[in-house]
Amino acid sequence: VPRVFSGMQPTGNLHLGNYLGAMLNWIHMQDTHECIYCVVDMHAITVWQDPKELRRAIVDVTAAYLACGLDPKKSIIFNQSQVAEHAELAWILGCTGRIGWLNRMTQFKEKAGKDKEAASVGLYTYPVLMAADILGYHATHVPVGEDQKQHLELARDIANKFNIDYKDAIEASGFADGVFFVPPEPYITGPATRVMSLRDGTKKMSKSDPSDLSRLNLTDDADTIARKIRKAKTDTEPLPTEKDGLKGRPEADNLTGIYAALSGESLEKVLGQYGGGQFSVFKNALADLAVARLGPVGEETKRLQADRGYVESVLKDGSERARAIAAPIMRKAREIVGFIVS
Ligand code: AQP
Repeated sequence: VPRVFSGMQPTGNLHLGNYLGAMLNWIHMQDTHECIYCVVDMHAITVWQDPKELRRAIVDVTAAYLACGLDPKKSIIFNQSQVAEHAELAWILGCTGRIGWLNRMTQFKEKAGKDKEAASVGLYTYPVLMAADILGYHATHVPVGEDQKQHLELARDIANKFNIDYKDAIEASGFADGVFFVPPEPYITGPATRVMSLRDGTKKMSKSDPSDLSRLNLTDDADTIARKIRKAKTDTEPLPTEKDGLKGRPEADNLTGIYAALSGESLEKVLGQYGGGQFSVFKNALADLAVARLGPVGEETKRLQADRGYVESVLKDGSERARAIAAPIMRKAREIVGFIVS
């Protein structure tokens, strides 16, 4: 059975980048795959989080998952720290991965900033925990945004090396083809796999950007959405009529890509309709579209965020179901590396 695993960090409100880059695929895959969707709270603490805020954010992000259309009857929805197997497998995989591999991770370099020595060890080994998240469920597909591609490749490298390092033990454990961890396939697809900041078309839209004008949050009300789109950075040329005309124009590229993703239309069609015209006309249309698409999600998110008991019950139930899958895989992993499993 193709099995999907993916997650988001409870480090703030979900935004349009999370929604278009990952969430839309998560929703669709529920009907064709066995899906496991995690709120990755252990990843969140790679950068210090206020404990009270974190506890609130875990529920808030889960509420957003549900409001977007993740269905606890179809998918397993849970938070990472409730399933200890993630941390345990991360240790074993940390002993499989190589320091040289981690040293190439660009996200660490960006997030750690200038003083890398002062970054947490967890921020550095984050991709190993991410590999454990995925491999610990024998997941085959991982729907993520473009920025996670390198981490996914690392997870594949770790899976392959584990299979080679422990080939004999894996076969002795009953995996005749010598494959215990199937290298997971990244699933990075759609017209907006990398949504950029509304203030700077060369920077990724991100939860941690200090400017709230840089992103559309899923909880923004209609006026805020419209205002942020009106204020979005653009250049002074009219929109091009062809895709080629977007080269070297990151803001135009970003905004038309967002329109295509939200409307479900091709970029060609969007440019056919708005190309040659002024940005202001296009921005009004984009604002209307964004309000129509995101408004109801935001309302439902806020409603569910107020129903914390229900959301916590979804996480509890999901954690039990997740553990039921992860525990036997972890037991095998222990056996394969040579631990005594009693
Ligand atoms: N701008 C984006 N465009 C497309 N996809 C994106 N994703 C994030 N930003 C964009 C995808 O959303 C999923 C969850 O991301 P995450 O919350 O785990 O971590 P992140 O990538 O670190 O998100 P942020 O918003 O950039 O948070 P901060 O500011 O804390 O670093 C992933 O699938 C990601 O690809």
